[in-house]
Amino acid sequence: MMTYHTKRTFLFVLLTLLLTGSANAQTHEAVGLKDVYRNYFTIGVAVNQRNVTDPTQMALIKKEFNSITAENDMKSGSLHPKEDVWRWQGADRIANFCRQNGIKLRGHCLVWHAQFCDWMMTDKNGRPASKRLFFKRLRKHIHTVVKRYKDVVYAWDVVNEAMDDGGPSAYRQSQLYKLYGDEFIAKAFKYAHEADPSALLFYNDYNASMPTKRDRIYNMVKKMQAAGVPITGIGMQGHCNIYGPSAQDVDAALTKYAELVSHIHITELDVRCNKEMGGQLQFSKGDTQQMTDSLAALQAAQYARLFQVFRNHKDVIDNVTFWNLCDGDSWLGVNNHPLLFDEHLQPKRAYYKVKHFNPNN
Ligand code: 9MR
Repeated sequence: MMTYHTKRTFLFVLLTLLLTGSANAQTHEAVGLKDVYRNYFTIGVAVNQRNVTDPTQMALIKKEFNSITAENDMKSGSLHPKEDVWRWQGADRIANFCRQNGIKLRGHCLVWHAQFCDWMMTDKNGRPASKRLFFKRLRKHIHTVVKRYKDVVYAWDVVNEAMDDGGPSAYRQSQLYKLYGDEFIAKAFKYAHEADPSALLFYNDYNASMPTKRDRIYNMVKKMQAAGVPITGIGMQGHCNIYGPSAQDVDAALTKYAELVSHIHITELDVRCNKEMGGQLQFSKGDTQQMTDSLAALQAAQYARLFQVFRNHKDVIDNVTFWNLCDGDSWLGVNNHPLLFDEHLQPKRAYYKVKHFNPNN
């Protein structure tokens, strides 16, 4: 039988164990992806307006991520739909969320053929704007945006997706290219550098580890740099799937790009559960595809393979950003299940695979 004294000691020990246990559990809970990757690279997420206004989502972002990209709100067409109209509200909200929480902001994106300020390419008579007029407008746009967020944006995706995947021309045959040739790329970097000489300036593209496109990106950046264009980083978007790209292709691309730049960001990572990949705006939304056990295993394995390659290249990779917070936010639709958190913001098998890696591997 326990004496009064033994009973009290027993209760005291039990209580201490319980309290320590829950404190440990809390400490464990407080560790996010950004913490386990602190010796490798920052971990980012692309956000929409809901993500930075809903308290649960804001808390999840603060726990897991230390870099943010605006999914759509800083694109030129959203910010500057007409020559004399600017819409800052969404971008400002995201920038303020970063400022208030000490989170780094990647600027996305100054020049892209989609969601672009198409008005810049047309003069007052409805004819294609001359180079002189177009570059004057582009300079003003880039200077205004870059200077406004200079205190919080540390890296800009200056030009997005200017190269063609596999067609006969290395350059994407966009209106921008047809009217202004590759000078639009050179000028965009020049203007961004004028506006913020300390920002890292990225060329950003998808399917960047496919050998044909990789070489096109490499050749273009090399040529630009030789002409004095201030490209300081390459963004590999990383819209992947559960089967590809292979670790070998990603590794080879990172090695090749590292010859040219000392900053590589994985800017738009997701791993969809079908065979499509890339950033094209037409894709299958998966309809009612369920997340089965075998898909979850394939996805976790692909994320693990990719992160292993990224960790091996930590000398040159300084950020890995997921394109959206949870499956419910994904531009690919919830039924492609491409992210680490499901539509209820719960971590998936892939989350634990990415998080609990073996640092000696
Ligand atoms: O995720 C973005 C989606 O909400 C937009 O509708 C789409 C078109 O503007 O752009 C998506 O983001 C793209 C990114 O800005 C550039 N690379 C490809 C991304 C997916 O299309």
